[in-house]
Amino acid sequence: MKKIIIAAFAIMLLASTAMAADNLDRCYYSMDNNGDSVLSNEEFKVALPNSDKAFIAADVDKSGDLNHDEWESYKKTIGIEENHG
Ligand SMILES: [Ca+2]
Ligand SMILES: [Ca+2]
Repeated sequence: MKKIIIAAFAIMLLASTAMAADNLDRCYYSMDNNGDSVLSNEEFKVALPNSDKAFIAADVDKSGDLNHDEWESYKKTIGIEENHG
């Protein structure tokens, strides 16, 4: 049983590296795991592991985390409409 789980995990890892592009159409609050209304780099990586560049680009004040405005305006600049689904 353990082997099956490990195999499934390996496949998931392979699949996630194959899909290099994350879906950036994410609601800010769905990524804010601890609910403090600040999106830390760690929280961002959990939600969008392949989007380091997006995080850096969105963090316009270089504070090392994203506030709601930063994320929403970044999505606007790359042409993503707000989706709170
Ligand atoms: Ca947070
Ligand atoms: Ca910031």
